[in-house]
Amino acid sequence: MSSGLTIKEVAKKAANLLNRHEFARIYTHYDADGISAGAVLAKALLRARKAFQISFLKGLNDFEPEGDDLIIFADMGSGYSQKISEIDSDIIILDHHKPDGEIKPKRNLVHINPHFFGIDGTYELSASGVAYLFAKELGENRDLASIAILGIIGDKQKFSGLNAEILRDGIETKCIEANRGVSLPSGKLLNSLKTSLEPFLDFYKKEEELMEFLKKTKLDGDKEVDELSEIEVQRLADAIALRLLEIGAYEGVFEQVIGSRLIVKNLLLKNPVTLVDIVNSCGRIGATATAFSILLGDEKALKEGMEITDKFKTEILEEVSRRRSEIKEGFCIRYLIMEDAPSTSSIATIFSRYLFPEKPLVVLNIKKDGKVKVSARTTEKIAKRLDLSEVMRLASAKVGGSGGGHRVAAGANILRDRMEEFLKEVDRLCCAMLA
Ligand SMILES: [Mn+2]
Repeated sequence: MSSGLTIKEVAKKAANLLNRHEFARIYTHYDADGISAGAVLAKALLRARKAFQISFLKGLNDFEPEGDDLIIFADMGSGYSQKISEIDSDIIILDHHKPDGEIKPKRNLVHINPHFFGIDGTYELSASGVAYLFAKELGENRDLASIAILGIIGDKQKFSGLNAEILRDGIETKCIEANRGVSLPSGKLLNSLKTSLEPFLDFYKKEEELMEFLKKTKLDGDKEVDELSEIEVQRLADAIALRLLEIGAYEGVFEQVIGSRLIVKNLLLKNPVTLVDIVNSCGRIGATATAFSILLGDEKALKEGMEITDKFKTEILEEVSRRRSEIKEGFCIRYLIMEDAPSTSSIATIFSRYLFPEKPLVVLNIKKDGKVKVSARTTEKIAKRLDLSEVMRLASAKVGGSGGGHRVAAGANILRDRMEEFLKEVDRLCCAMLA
């Protein structure tokens, strides 16, 4: 597929393909990475004077093409080779999910995915980053680095490899600042510590522990996180590191949380962690247009987005505190079965990174229509020996469903009456890979 070209050369080819069209139909994923990718594309296409229409999808299972001449898929597409092969349009795919086979395009296809270039698509390039590389070939769009990093943060990637280059672009163009500090959402310290999902500090409904924490660190809970002095930030960082140790968080969380604090200068809010929170919360509840508008600079949408976020985070925290005792042990996995929960993926992420990191975690959410949405999560450490995208793909295929994703974070859609069989197969596959 890569035909010896570099990822930048292929991005150039994608830009050339776009330039042969006046209109692009964009489909992207409804999570923070997908929405950020969509915002990068929207800005770049506007500047290139191309018309576009954008839709946010959960996946391509029910996708029906609408006869557009050019379709751009972002944060999806690579895992649907058959479906894509059937589309009679020019196609640009900007994805980082594991490709599931060869696409045999009917017309022109430019497929950009880090996997084709020996680049780590799990940690070193997300869809927003691929969209950014494409945007850079369309024109002077380096200021979009600040939006691109939201996808990197949202997908819990690292600032190494190409991600580090994107960050550098942002710093050079002065739209991003990297300071020493700790990564926490904005707001009053007390509230931020209590309600943060990333990092999750397990203070929700634990007022006494939280008070004790503030007392020990000699910090005023009413102070704004963004206004702490350098010395206070240092004390806070040390205390948060200790807290993470105490609750048994996965060790890889530390480097993501402690040490640096990014600031974005050309978006509605300065704290990218808060922006990711808002975009993610809006996406999860289906308010994708709100999330997208916020990234394009709509103040009114921001107000709405903040309200959605408060409500969403509280729901997730409630769910986490209620469900932690319901987690079941398999041989090589842990799993949780929920019914009609607000967001499988956010809950799975918290459990697998902060509270139960020693085994892969599978969360099943039974929807009212009898379909089951599965989120599987594990740590980078375990994912060195096990590939959850393969586990989800194989186990779901066995029960007539579909699945895939990344080594550390994957998902599947199956039917309720085959759930037991599916879980058994997931456990078996995980044991086999870990053996
Ligand atoms: Mn992504």
